[in-house]
Amino acid sequence: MHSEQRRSCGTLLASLAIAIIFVTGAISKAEDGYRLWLRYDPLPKRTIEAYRPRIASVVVPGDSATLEVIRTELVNGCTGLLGSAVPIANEANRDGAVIAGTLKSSPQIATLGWERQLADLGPEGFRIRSLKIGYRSVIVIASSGEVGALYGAFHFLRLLQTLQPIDKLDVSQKPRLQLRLLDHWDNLDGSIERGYAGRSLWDWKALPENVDSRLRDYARANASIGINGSTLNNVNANAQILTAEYLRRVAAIADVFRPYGVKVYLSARFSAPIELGGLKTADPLDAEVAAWWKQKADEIYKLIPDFGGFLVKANSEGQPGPRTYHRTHADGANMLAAAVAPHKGVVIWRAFVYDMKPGYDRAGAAYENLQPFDGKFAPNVLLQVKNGPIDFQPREPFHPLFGGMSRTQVIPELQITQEYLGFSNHLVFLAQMWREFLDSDTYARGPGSTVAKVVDGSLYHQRLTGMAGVANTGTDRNWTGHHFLQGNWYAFGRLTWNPDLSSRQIADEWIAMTLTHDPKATETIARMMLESHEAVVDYMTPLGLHHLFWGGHHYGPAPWWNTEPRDDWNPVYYHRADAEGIGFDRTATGSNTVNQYHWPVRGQFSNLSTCPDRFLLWFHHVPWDYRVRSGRTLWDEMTLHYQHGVAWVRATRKDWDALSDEIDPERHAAVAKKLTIQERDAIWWKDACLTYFQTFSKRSLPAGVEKPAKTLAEYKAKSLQW
Ligand code: GCW
Repeated sequence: MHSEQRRSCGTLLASLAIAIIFVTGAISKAEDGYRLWLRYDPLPKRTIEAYRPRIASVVVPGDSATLEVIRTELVNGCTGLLGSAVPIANEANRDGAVIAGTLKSSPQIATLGWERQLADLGPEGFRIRSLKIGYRSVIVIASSGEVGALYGAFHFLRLLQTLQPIDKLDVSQKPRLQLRLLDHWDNLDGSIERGYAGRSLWDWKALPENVDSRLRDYARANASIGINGSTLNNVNANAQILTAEYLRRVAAIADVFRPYGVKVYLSARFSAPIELGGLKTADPLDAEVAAWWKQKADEIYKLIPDFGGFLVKANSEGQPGPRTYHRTHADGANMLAAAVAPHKGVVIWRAFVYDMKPGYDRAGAAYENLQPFDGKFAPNVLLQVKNGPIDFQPREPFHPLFGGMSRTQVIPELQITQEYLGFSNHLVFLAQMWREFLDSDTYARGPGSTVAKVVDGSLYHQRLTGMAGVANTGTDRNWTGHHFLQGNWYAFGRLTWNPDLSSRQIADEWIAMTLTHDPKATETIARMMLESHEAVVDYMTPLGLHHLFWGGHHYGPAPWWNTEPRDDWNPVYYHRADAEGIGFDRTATGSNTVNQYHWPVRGQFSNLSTCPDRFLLWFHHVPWDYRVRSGRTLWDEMTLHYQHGVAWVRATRKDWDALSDEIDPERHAAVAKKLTIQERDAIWWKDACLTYFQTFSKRSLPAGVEKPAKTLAEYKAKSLQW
């Protein structure tokens, strides 16, 4: 086919796509949340009038899969948002052309003299400018790479969706982090560990022949927020994923993701050479083991040339690892790294390691295990560290490995799925929690050494940077089980792109793209979102309390729980309530793991009078009558936090109810229903925790704190009903 013919064929396909949107749009207006933040419904009239002269046609020459995606996205997006057809054109021969592509794909972009600027922005960065080509006013979206142009197209559409002026566009952006990853804890049987939105999106039985069209939508949503990698399987890995049979299926998924710039990664089970290769050992220093992994890597890259690499959970919670063979974490990681290095792959080694030793403090374990290997990892190894030192609690101080390993490529692992935050039942906007984490000052190189700077490479200048989030997606029609929790997927992606974005900006973008343009409604919803994290901490684990959850499901409260086989799986290990007081002493009089932080953080946390209220019981065992900052006793303060959490959910329900005219009935009702559950649970948390802690404090509830409806025995029985 001539390129001219191909282009008109592309034009035909695009017109067909437009027709399909209009037809399906007319038939079903189901507001089931499937479209996420990429809704493309007509914007307010005045905005459309302002945009229309500037967006008259879409010019995306070239015929690669990614260029095709850009073309379709811009045509569908502009057409939908402007409420009338914006056609594909072969060239910018009129005002209002939106030209997108690369120096190679677009002859018009090639003439602009942008080589240097685009080279500086890299293949994932982009430039968007309003300018004149000849007599024509056009908008150019350009990159040195096709995926960068796709990111630019999504950015442009976001500007429209959020009603930004587009008359004098001049935007240059590139992602601040390189590896922007979703980790899926999906099992091969379709279940998802800690997943609360249905089953796995990967239908292994149907693959590779049948690829669910939903996978395209998943990749597209990721691309729209800059996510460029997905680890498909659970870190508690099944070695079967590495068999030839499964790798063919993985390759089929990779093929769907590729045009969207999303690479596939796999969790590797360390003992796979034994399970799949029939070897007697998985010792990383054994030559046969290393050769087995090398061959496996070669096999994978033959099928998937752009395979990202391996994610490994080793010697943690029963998983095999190098320590099984008396080797170190560095030995294990570097052996795997050597296998993927010839293919430019990486190994992402998890730091979530905590062997139980008598009298030890779990919060110090990962640092003790991994910090000694600083500078010992191969150049293509990244160390993936959870944001806090325990395990995705509603609130934790930052993990001391951030700022604790200057010669290691440390990347954060955040949890988007809400294992400890009410599953997909509770509205919690996690950007707020992640902001707190990223803004924490480690003082590793003096004041201003924030976690964000450790992560984006500006502090230690590591070669590779990144951030991973444990996904909250599943087969539920709305992807995340709760409409608002789509906002956490969105927020995670946006923060991987720019870890300095404010949570308010992210909330505003998401609300405008997903729910409403009404300024009053936006104010209410943004407030709900921004306050939500603090409120959940209040009704679950205020003042630095942590891990009060029942040992298995981690949903409701069970602060009394003490029968798990390991001490550090029991809530009583963490809160240590007794007649004197409550909290875990991590100072010099206790475990002293506060020492893992740099000065002056260490000093601030160690001293009861300077320790922030929010971490009080994380670092200190505090007497019930101790006067906290407010002047109240610890007991009174704690009870009031619980009450505040409950009050917040009640008020939020009212606020949401009042928005019934602004939000479509389907999503409004679904969220209202979830808020009812959240209120029930908040009360349950408050009552169960206070009733139990009262058996130690022996103090009554202060004025303003509602009396629990049930007895402690009843709350205990309830946690068993799950
Ligand atoms: O918090 C724990 C979870 C496990 C998880 C583990 C981990 C994948 O309860 O379900 O296992 O963390 O992060 O490895």
